[in-house]
Amino acid sequence: MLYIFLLICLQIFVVFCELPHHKFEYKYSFKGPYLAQKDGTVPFWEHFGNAIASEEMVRITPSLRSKKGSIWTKNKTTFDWWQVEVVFRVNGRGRLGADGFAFWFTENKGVEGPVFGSNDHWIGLGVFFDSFDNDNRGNNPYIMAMYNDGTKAFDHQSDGVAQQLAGCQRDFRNKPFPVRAKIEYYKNVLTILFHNGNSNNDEDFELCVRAENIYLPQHGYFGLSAATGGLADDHDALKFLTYSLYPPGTQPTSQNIGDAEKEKFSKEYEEYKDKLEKQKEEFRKEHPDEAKRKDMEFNPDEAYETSQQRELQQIFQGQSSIFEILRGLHRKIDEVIGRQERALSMLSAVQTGGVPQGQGIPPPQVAGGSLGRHEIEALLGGQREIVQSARDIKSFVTDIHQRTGTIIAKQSEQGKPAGAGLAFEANALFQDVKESLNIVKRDLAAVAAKNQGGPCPVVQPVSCLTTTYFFIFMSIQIVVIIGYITYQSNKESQAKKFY
Ligand code: MAN
Ligand code: CA
Ligand code: CA
Repeated sequence: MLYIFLLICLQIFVVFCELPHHKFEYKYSFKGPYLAQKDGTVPFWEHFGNAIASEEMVRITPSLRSKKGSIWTKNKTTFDWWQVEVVFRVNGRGRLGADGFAFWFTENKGVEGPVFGSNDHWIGLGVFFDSFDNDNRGNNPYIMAMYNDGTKAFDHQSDGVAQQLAGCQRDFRNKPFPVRAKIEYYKNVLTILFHNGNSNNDEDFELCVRAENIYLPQHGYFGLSAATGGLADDHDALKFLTYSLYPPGTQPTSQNIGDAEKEKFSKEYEEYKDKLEKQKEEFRKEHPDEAKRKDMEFNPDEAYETSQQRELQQIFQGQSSIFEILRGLHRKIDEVIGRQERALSMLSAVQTGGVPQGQGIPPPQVAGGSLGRHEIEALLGGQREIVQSARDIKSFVTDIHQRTGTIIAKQSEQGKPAGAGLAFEANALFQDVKESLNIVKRDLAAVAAKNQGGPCPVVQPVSCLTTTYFFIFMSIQIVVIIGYITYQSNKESQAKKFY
């Protein structure tokens, strides 16, 4: 029992020890975003025919009839063993599509031809994702691997059924997620794993081909090609990820690559950066408007006002309208005082027996006959107190007016909230408003009490400012101030939290 257990452990150990080292080969890979450059080229690759590269993918053929396209690495590989993961989509509107998609690893770069868009008589490996059932056996879509030493012509009419190393029937058209193929060539064993795109799960690969004693060119070009015929599909390659494989212990150490290549890469990087900056500068000069628009796209914060600026703007507008209302109020109080003074002088005239001439105001109507001296004096005293209260209100409003002006000036100078100082000032103002309102209330109550109990002369009615109007205005002012104080304290507590 123990013996069997040890044997299994030993086997697991051997398998894990045998796992190759993977090194990503960026010069034999592509993937989005920014897959293609502005001029439509893919770094380290070249594409032909109807292939079009965009930021996200290479469309090897569009879903139009009789199209052929391909994309090939610019350079031959420099490593012996490799693994490639191709992520792609084959989509078409019909129940059937055509013709298919091919992965290549060949001695020479391919050219346009009859085998899924590439040339026949290739030397090396072709893996075909054949969508269309040309031999009518009802076995497509089909995935197959075919080796060619340059002597064989692919039999399109029979879907190459007799020429394959191995294959499997799998549907890869119109899948919810991109389909994937992992093609590995390691120690002369070819393995093809397939992911059917029904999920986005990395673990869902299944074995399609395993063929031993395969002898591919030691170094070659990677390529993808596709073709449409009487029927058509979009053939889109989203990723092509290449890893070189090294048996344990033979992988290049990072130090070996490091010093030599590091300097080269950083030099290349600096050169690219300089070139990019120069091109940007030239673009700005040639298209200033376009450059501005692009800058705005990249830095939207600079293009629009910040929320703090917006709030300040709103406060400033609020303060300005308060200022305007106060100005109006000021004017009306002046009018009231003027009228009261005229009324007083008329009353004095009545008292002394004459009516001032040329005033245009009719003499007061006195109800219930002539007034006694003491009554007139009480009335006059009441009127004087009203005038005094109105003066107090006026000076108080002037005070508010001045303080509001100071707040606005401070905000527009600093362009930011005045902070704790301003909050304190607003609070003091609020207290002042309260006190003054109490005084005014008291004064008005006293006047009302005095005026009670005796007949009042009917003075020409004054319609401009009423006590209600005044209180409404004051309430608005208080609400605004309370709102502002709350806003300030919120701001301060947020700032504290931040630090
Ligand atoms: C036509 C021909 C074939 C092709 C099919 C599907 O029948 O062009 O070669 O395979 O359409 O596109
Ligand atoms: Ca076919
Ligand atoms: Ca077939």
